[in-house]
Amino acid sequence: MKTCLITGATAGIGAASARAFVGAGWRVIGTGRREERLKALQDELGANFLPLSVDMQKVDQVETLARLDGDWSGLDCLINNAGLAPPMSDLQDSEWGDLKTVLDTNVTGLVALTRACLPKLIAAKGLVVNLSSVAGSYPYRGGAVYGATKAFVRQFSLMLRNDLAGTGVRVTSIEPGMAETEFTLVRNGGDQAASDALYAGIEPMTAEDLANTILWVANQPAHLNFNSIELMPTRQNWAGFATNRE
Ligand code: 8X3
Repeated sequence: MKTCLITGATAGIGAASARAFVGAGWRVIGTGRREERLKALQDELGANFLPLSVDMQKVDQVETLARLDGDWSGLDCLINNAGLAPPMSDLQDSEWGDLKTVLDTNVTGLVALTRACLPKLIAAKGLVVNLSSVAGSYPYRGGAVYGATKAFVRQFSLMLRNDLAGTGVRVTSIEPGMAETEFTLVRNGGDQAASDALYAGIEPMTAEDLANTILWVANQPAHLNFNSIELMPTRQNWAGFATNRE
């Protein structure tokens, strides 16, 4: 039985991926900060789900994830899903604490965990799936730090592939557009009405859409590497260039 480590498994794409992978016969180690949510997922998924309470902003906690031994020592797939966005705000109006949380989680935690897991992933000729975003490729106002972290995740994924050349480890950057998850609620400070309005009439992607995509990547034969997959709801497009007149 193959083992997958999913960060940020308490909600959204992470929780949906845990369900999809356990449903497909994998064992899943799911991490998050909210213990009661992890416990509920364990009650739902049973013995093939191992919940571990970890704060991705704490590198020492993150590195312990790679040191699991005994029954859960093997690792075939790492899904770096944990990530968040600060409130939509121009940088000059942003709070440093909000930005630091995002940098520590989306960049530092992700790199620390990936580095620590590589010996096991190399031994297994495994797979790394990193959750980037269309915001890493297409700029929009109010998301400078968020978009930059996701550009980092994309380029980190591509360049990690080079470091891993010859090991058999595959790396994929997943770059979603609008998906209706708690992501927007976190970004806007918990305003459910604003989140509902953002997605109204758009038919956004769901967490399950992304989980199915990630599972599909994991099910591809070992000689195929999907470098990046960019996906949007059919009703989302790119914005045009902006101007500002005197
Ligand atoms: C966020 C996707 O489209 O809201 O990762 O920028 S989008």
